Amino acid sequence: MTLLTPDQLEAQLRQIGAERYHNRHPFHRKLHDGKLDKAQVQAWALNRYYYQARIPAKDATLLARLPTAELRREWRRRIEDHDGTEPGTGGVARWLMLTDGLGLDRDYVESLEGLLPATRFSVDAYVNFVRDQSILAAIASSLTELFSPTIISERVSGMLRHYDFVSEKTLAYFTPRLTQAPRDSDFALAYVRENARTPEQQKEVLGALEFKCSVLWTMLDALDYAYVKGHIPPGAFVP
Ligand code: PQQ
Repeated sequence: MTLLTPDQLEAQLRQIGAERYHNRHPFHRKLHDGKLDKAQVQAWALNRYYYQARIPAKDATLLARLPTAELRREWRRRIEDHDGTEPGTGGVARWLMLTDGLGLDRDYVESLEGLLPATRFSVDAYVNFVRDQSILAAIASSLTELFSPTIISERVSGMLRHYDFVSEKTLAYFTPRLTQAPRDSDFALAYVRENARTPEQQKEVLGALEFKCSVLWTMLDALDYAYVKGHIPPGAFVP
């Protein structure tokens, strides 16, 4: 592998997103096009809760490894975005407003009892990746957020149009993400462009983004298999 310029590296990262980001997954297409019933949407929100709930732990793991106050200050804001600054605020609390709005019992959602095994494995793999890999790879693994504003806009407009059981209030989780995600991914992209200086480091960065796309993809494969194809594993949420 030859050394890429920062622009070439960014182009390859964007190419990975264009090919592998979870907006292309059939389950998301069905979710956004109104092809799922309420129970299937509940299963999506319940499983995705685990992703949301572990994101601040993922970011705290990385925060602890960052070498400078400047980097830690930047990363600390992500934890506040998700955990809030007081009870009832932040992204995780807003996700619970979505599961409430879909009629799921809050204690049941927070207990994690109904998760699909693959949801747990995928999300845990992401947290472990950020713990175990280089700081460069860990930061690069957040770069899926480059692509999330587009899918979030599609999701919110599609779901509001097609489902009478969701409202702007229940989908309020997504509104702040439209400004938080670009801010976060701009920082991560600038870091990666600046710090991936050898072919090996560039390969690591590209591999980290592919890995993260696989995390997101696997969660949707599992939802599709269980709740569209009908093979619900023992112990998982039964609508
Ligand atoms: N990704 C992260 C991360 O890797 O640190 C944090 C988030 C995402 C979020 O807080 C999100 O809400 C989010 N949402 C979507 C989505 O709705 O499709 C995707 C992603 C992503 O691409 O990882 C995140």
